[in-house]
Amino acid sequence: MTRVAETVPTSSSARAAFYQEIDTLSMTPLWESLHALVPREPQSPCVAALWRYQEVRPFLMRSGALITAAEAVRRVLILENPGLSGRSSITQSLYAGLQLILPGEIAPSHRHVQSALRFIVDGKGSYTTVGGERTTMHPGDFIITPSWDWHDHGNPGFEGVTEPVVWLDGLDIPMVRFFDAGFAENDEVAAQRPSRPEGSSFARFGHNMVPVRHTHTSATSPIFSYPYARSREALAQLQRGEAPDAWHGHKLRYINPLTGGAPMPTIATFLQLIPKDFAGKAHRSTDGTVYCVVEGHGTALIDDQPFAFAPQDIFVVPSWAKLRLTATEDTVLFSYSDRPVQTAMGILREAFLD
Ligand code: GTQ
Repeated sequence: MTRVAETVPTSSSARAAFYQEIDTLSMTPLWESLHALVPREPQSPCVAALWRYQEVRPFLMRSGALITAAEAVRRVLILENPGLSGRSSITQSLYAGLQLILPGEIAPSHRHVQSALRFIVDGKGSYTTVGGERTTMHPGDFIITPSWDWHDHGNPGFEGVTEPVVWLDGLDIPMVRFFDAGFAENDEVAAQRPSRPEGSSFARFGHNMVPVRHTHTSATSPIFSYPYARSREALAQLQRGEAPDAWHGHKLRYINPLTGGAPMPTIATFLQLIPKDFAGKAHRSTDGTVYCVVEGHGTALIDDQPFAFAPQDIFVVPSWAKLRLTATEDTVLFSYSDRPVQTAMGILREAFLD
């Protein structure tokens, strides 16, 4: 006869003593941590949070008086998830920071295997040079620094205007750290000398056309600047012509034009328009997502906790948290997540709720 349930009459102190003994051999019992290691559903230590730009900006400007961009190399205040203290992470897999560059400054050229995106939040007059091509940064532009490409940033001013420029840095730093695969080096020069005219990547790859003899090898989009003016116009036209999706409003994803996939191997990016008075339905997905408000006011209800947002604010939605977006005026949100990695692993899950 087989018995269905068996227990051995062991005292918890006998087990504790056993755990101590096997600890000397660097072993530990799975049964004490099985539920945490293989949870029934995501149990993220990452929490929902919002950074109000109006609150953050004075501190950014104070950092400008404390250290130069040259000395800091990158003068950035990291947006650290309150649930991931000390990890320099906004989600378990992603990094976010606000970078300040003052008129006349240069953030010196370097390169690293971490992929970076810049989303311009405040100010005009800066540029970034990526792999020998310079691009002027305008608020709302989405700019990519591919893995291992040289990049430097500067702020010489634009059409006579000189002002501080702030952008959101999104990097896959925690992923690279997880794999222990990080390399970096400094350039010999502070600022690269451009080897191609500004706009040449966009001319070659930004118009649903590709140079006839181009053979691509990179995992990253050959377009490294996606100007806001064009993406915003696309959303405006969608808004004029069709009803919004009940969950997302009008939402587009940025693509690598050579593959149709995400523009970066590790990070997907999106731009969405939430029309005035839209009350979105709730949805959840396993890719924790960072949002940056470009235009408009509204509320992100994250697991029933309301976060009122204004332009330039940044908020984070943890993996599998329910998100409901509402807007009191036409609102544009940029967002990024680790979706391409989860898609490659075949583990991305989404749920659209009523
Ligand atoms: O601009 O290269 O926020 O290397 C963090 C690491 C920005 C950058 C960050 C970086 C950069």
